[in-house]
Amino acid sequence: MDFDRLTERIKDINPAIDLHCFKEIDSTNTYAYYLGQQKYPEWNIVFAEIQTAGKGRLNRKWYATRGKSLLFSILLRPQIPAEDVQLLSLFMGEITRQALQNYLHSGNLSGFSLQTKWPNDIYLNGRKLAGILIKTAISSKKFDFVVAGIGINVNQNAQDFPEEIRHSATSLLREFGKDFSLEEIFTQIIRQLYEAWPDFIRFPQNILPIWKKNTLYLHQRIRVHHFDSIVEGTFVDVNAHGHLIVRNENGVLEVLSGDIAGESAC
Ligand code: BT5
Repeated sequence: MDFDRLTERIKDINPAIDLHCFKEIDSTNTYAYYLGQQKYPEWNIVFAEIQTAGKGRLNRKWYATRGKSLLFSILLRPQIPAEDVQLLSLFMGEITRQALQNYLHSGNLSGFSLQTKWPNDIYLNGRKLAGILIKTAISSKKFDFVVAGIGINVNQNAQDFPEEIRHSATSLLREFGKDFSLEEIFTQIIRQLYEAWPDFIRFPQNILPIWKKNTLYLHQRIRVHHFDSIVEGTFVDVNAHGHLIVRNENGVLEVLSGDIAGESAC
């Protein structure tokens, strides 16, 4: 990866965006969090070719392959209530989904299904293509800063994935049978996130109707892995904070975080 060229392309979007590039790092999220603590302004972005300790939620791992995965974290300082953190997750997922879709359409690719999955995944043709990890620093119910880490499988083939995720994960290469440019995809995503950001900060709830158009399992029976228990029911909606609303025989439940799966997949 030519880091100078990548930086130039990102500066073309807006000179205020600062890019920190690494050939190898433990986790881009950890470094971006450190930048947040050091009072760096928002839109400092950490980009890495590979991570030695890539993280998912709840201490899970994020697997990647050098030169074949996109791995980056964005430092943000949103002036929205901290209770709307889930809206930020939905915003990141939906705008990244749109950017990927635009990129694929511009390459004349069609006939695929690219969807978000509450709260923070992107699925391509039914398998996980990308994951988003949001880490916050909050004081007095406001965000001091937020780190949004995004991992996308681009050019991995089946053998590049560890056995445990070989069937549940996919990459652009696996679905379309060709290589894609990490640089182009990254630039497109940052451009769309940067351009959509001011509106999101002004009216965070406006992301909800847009997000609902392309999300998996809405109005379907699901199981939610919610901490140590499993809740079953129909995914009827998300509320104004982006929390999941599930209806079942016992009533209506509000789920703040967790993992969802279609009933047959559990
Ligand atoms: C996520 O967590 O999906 C968030 C992943 C965020 C990764 C980015 S990369 C840049 C930044 N720096 C970091 O250290 N992290 C962020 P979660 O929903 O908990 O999903 C994790 C689970 O997804 C794992 O337990 C595996 O089952 C599966 N998984 C791991 N790597 C995968 C991959 N490359 N593709 C698809 N699934 C994967």
